[in-house]
This record gives sequence, structure tokens and C-alpha cells, in this order.
Amino acid sequence: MNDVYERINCRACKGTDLHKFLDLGEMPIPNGFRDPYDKSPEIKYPLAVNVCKTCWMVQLTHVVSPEIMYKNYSYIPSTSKTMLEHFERLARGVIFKSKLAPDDLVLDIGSNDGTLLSFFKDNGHRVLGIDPASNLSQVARKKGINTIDDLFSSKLARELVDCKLKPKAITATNVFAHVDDLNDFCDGISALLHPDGFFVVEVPYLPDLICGNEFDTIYHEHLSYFSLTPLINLFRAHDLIIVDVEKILVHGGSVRVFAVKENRWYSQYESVGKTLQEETAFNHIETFDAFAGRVEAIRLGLMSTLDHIKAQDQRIIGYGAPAKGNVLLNYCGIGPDILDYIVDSIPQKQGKRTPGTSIPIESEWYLEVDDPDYALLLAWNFKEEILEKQKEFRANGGKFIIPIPNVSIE
Ligand code: JHZ
Repeated sequence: MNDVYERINCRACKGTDLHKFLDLGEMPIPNGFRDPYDKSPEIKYPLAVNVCKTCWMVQLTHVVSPEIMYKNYSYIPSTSKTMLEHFERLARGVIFKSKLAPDDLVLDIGSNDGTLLSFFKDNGHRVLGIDPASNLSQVARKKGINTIDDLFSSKLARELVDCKLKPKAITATNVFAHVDDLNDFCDGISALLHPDGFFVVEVPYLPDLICGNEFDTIYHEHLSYFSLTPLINLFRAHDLIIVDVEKILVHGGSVRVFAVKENRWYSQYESVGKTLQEETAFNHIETFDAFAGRVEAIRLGLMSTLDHIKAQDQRIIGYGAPAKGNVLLNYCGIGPDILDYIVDSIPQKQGKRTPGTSIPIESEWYLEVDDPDYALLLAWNFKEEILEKQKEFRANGGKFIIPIPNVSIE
């Protein structure tokens, strides 16, 4: 596969009636953190989104090769208390809903460092992870979580079926949006899932992204942006029936979708019909064009706020180095002239520089010895956790600039 290619049809329904509603320009990949001495050229790729006027699936115009983005991955959710609590609740919910027996197999696709699977393992279930990032699967294996270093595919699914593996629960959290060939992925799920099993997908929820102005969550890893409308049809095309949908708060607003094999009769929860009904009011071109206008307003408002603070000779740092933070920094043109540095809790990011803007990333401990006036909260999805953690910084007069859903100072 080339490093990048342009899609000319919808990933879900293959329709070609696509409407581009936002173009964020050319950017480096969002987790492309660099060593300070790395002077190699930084490759940038187009970052823009289409909405399919046939099935209402939103998707990037260009697809960057997964080999470029995932071989050495720096997203580690287990560093956040919010995400640890979230994964524990998710595991409990899946165990209850799937009526998992002690020896049932649970498969997690995009298993990262094995955090989610460890909750199932501790409850006595067999577990298996799949993740292409070998730096993370090594960590999972040290926790006793068997992990296959690969991308999920229908080919891999059939190899697992040949090994007599039929998971009673298959989970995919923050990975389904990263998949280019969704039809092959769903084909593999349908072949692999136990006849009485549940397929549980968590993805950022498109209406929350649009209504919450969360434009920085649009980046090269996220190939698709889901509402329930396109998901229902995509799953049905692979004999997977969505029987329940839960709205959840993580990552700026996500949905948890439960699907079963078509031959496994389950009554559909009213959540499905209610959500589809709500989306009929959302699925209009004007919704997406109005969002693009708000994105530009946020960029102008944020730059005006930062310029005003700098004009008063006050210092600003960044807080959190999430993938989305790099979209916001690159789109708004925020560099080391505005942010002295960024603090982040993930050791793999500390000592690196941000892609495209080359801002140094340091440990959160920097705030124990430094005294900036403001912190731009790039990890705004963890606002409560971070503001609580930094209550002393705030008590000493430090202020947080919150860029999303609208620019505010707390
Ligand atoms: P965080 C993730 O993207 C990963 P990212 C993925 N791309 C995805 O699908 C979306 O979410 C939905 C730091 N931090 O987890 C840690 C602190 O420094 O939102 C992280 O670097 N102190 C698969 O990259 C960053 O913030 C803290 O107290 O946006 C958060 O990044 C906390 C809580 C976090 O992932």
C-alpha cells in the first residue's frame, strides 16, 4: 500500500455522492512525536472530511498507511484514572450482558497494553488480544495477556476459527474508527463470534463531535466518524444485528454498540430506535457546513486569547500531548513561540517534540518547579481529572485555557 491514497467512495456503503465539509490542511500524523535531534523531513498528509450523502457516514478524504501510524504507538489509556475506571465498567457490563461463563473466551481488538483484558482475566475468563503495536503487546504479555501482533482481518479471523477459537465476547474500543476496510473487518467478526456472543464496539459519536465543536478529534488515525445510521446498515450486511446502544462520556462523547449474530434472536432495546430517530434531525448537509464555520471561529477566538496573554508578557504552557492536541496546534499555528513546553504523564512522550510544531514535551513534575501563568488544556477530554490533579497550580493563580467546545478560561 502506498503511504497515502484518496478515497473516491464511501467506506461503508460504497456510495460516491460525497460532500467535503471541512479541510484542516496538510499535517503530520498525530502521534508522530519526534526526538529533538531528529532533523529528518517531516511528512505531511491531507486532513479533510467528507460526509456520504447516501448513508451519512463521515470519513477522511485520504487514508494514511497503518504501517506508518501504528508500528510504534504512544497511546496508552491506562495512564488515566478516568480510562481505567471506564474499562473496568465496560468489562463488568460485557460480563453481565454476555452472561460470560468462567472459561469463556474474550477477544479484544486493538488491545493496546492489555488493560481492558486484564479485568476479564481477573474475573476468570480466557483472554486474547490483537494489536499491531509490538511496543504495547510486549507490555500486555508481561501481564499474562496473550496478544497477537497484527491488524485484525477476515483472514486472521478464519485462522483463529481454524484453531477452534470462538470468543463469547469481542470488544473493540477506539479501534473501529481506525479501520480502512470495514467490510472485511465486519466479515471477520461475523465469522469469528460465538453464535451466542456479543460484539461490543466503542467509537467517538459523530453528533457529539459536531455539536461539541471537537474538530481536533479529526485526525489521520480516525478514518471514520460514526453515528448509528451508517453502522446499522454496515453491520447488517455482515449478519450482525445491533441490539443496544449506550451513550458514554469518554473522548468527548462516544457510543457503545452491542451487536449479535443475526441467527441469535435478541429483542432490540429501545435505545436503538430512539437514537436513529434523533439522528434523522442531525443528518443534513447544513449540520456539517455550520460546524465548519464554528471551527474557524474557535481558531480565531483561541489565537486572539493567546495573543492577548502573550502581549501581557505572561507565560503559557500546554497540558497533555494527545493526538488531538497536535491537530489543534498545527491547525491554529501554535508553536514554541506561544507555548514554552507541554507537560504529559506518558513517559514515552516526555523528551520528545510535537509533530509539525516542535514544542518540547516534559513531565508533569515540571509544574512542581516552574510557575507558568496559563496552561492550554490540549487533553480537554480529561478536564475534571486534570483540574483536580492541578488544584495547587490553580490555587497559586495558574489558569487553564479550555479550547473545546468553546474557548474559556478556568
Ligand atoms: P488521550 C485517543 O487519542 C487514542 P489521544 C485514540 N486515537 C482514539 O481513538 C481517541 O483517543 C478517541 C495525557 N494526560 O488519552 C496523557 C496527562 O498528561 O485523550 C495523554 O498523552 N495527564 C486511539 O491521543 C493525553 O493527556 C493526565 O492527568 O487524544 C490524553 O490523550 C491525563 C489524564 C492525561 O488520547
